[in-house]
Amino acid sequence: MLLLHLSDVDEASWAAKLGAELAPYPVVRRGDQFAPAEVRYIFVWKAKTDAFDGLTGLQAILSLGAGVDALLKHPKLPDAPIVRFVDQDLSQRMSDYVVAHVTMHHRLYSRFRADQMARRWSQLYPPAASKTTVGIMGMGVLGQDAVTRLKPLGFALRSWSRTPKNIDGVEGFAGQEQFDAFLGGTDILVNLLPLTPETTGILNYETFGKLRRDGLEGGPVIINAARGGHQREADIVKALGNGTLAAASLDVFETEPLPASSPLWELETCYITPHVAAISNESSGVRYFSQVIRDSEAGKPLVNVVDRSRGY
Ligand code: NDP
Ligand code: OXD
Repeated sequence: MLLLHLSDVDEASWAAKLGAELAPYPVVRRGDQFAPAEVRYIFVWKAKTDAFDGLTGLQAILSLGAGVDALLKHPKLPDAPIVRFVDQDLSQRMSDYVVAHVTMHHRLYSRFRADQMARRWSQLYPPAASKTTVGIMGMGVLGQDAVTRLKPLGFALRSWSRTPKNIDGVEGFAGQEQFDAFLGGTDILVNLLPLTPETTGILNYETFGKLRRDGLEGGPVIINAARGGHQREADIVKALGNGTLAAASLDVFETEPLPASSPLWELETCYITPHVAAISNESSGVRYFSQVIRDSEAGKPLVNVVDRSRGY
């Protein structure tokens, strides 16, 4: 039996589609009558405290999100394998966001927007893409998709990951010991890391101060599409205020929804979107998780299983 436990998304719609796809395999929701011990799979997003109560026969926990940081902090998380969402549609949407914001900052959008507001005609030619280095933190599923889409645009690319990567056309840096060297040549810093104890708060004032200053007019830029826990918002406000950063594109926040009192709202060089960089698409999600369940029931190994010791 599959149990759905999805908050802040249309659980009824997911249940109807999963039910149709998996029939006659039983699919239930929280309000339905069912024996918890018969649940073999739970499909979760923003799991409540009682989400796993009585689920003694769990084979796997299926995460609607690609990021599992919140799930891993669940106080009663059972010891079953966690399968996270990995999907071409999700990757494409994230890359859409990354490409849009990288190209916007490369073309000095903030500068020309301010000029327009001031009715000021002031010519300044943005550098060629090849002279602008985009540094991507996190070279997993999403980071790798982003570089395949940025590469044809001609940017110089570099990546930072936990373990070394050898990707054609991307200068790879790995581990804490190469972090400063990675930052030192980066004009546009894109964050696609998972949120773990090691990466919490990584977008801080010290990090910003290490980015390359003589690449983009006005200074370096950050783009965070991963988790709000990666960023220190007070540091971003300070860095945007004193020119350490020229601009910031933020899709995620320390507290979501971003409180109306946040000073970020008022900063013209801060580009805010409400955690919409990439949504888990229903039709591809239904296909993906149905296949996971069918394969598992047929005795095949689970895919995209979270490594709990790494935290992602
Ligand atoms: P993956 O697990 O595929 O990739 C994670 C990458 O981060 C890997 O390259 C890994 O290194 C690297 N990494 C992990 N820890 C460290 C560390 N301490 N130092 C350096 N590098 C590290 O994740 P995805 O690409 O699928 O997703 C990334 C994140 O994007 C998710 O965790 C989620 O939080 C966020 N996300 C946000 C969305 C949004 O709408 N805003 C939507 C979807 C996801 P290595 O390769 O060596 O293991
Ligand atoms: C995710 C997200 O992790 O939407 O998938 O943030």
